Amino acid sequence: MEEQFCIRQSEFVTSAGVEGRYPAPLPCEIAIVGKSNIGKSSLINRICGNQKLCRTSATPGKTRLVNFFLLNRAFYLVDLPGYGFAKASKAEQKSWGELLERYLSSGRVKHLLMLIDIRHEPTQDDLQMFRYLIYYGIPYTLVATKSDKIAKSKRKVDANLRAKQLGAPPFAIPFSSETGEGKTELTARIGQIVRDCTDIRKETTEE
Ligand SMILES: Nc1nc2c(ncn2[C@@H]2O[C@H](COP(=O)(O)OP(=O)(O)O)[C@@H](O)[C@H]2O)c(=O)[nH]1
Ligand SMILES: [Mg+2]
Repeated sequence: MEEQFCIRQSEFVTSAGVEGRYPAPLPCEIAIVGKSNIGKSSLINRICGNQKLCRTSATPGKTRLVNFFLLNRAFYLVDLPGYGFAKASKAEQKSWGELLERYLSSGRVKHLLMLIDIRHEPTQDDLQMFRYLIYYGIPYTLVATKSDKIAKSKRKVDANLRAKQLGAPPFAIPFSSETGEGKTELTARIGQIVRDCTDIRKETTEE
């Protein structure tokens, strides 16, 4: 039987702004997108088992950088700046767009984890983000966050409903950084992505 994938080790590598340098690429890089305050940083901390790895915030729109974390000394997990913070100025929104576009068009990212709120219908910004990742042709997994905020019996159904409302096939992983619900499923998914990246590399380097 195949050994179960787990995240044993995690460290912060660097942050990059609009003109900042990205670290030397690895075969696998997974990035997290979602609106501001959706739980990106909390999710990273939860799946890495380190509450202090990534700064979380009760005030939306604080992360304005692309943050790189190295996991298992093997692949990057990238925390992208959140979108849709209502109070952001036009200039801030423009700089966010540039930051994201530069990152997504760099060709580094192999897979996106897109976070959506399990409680609410996707926002216009969510829909736009989803169109954007389809446009870029980036493989993705949808994660429905804050599942602890709704009744247990509704979680699976509502997570899938949010995916459907986004225009995606009706599947999202219900996840809670508070309780750890969905951690096993999401970690297994990440393991699969990491393996796929490495396998593809093997295939292309073999004669
Ligand atoms: N109840 C609950 N609160 C959460 C969850 N994930 C994040 N939060 C809270 O939502 C706020 C924003 O979280 P953060 O991880 O900083 O969001 P980010 O802006 O997407 O990085 C913080 O106050 C978190 O404590 C969750 O799964 N359940
Ligand atoms: Mg954050």
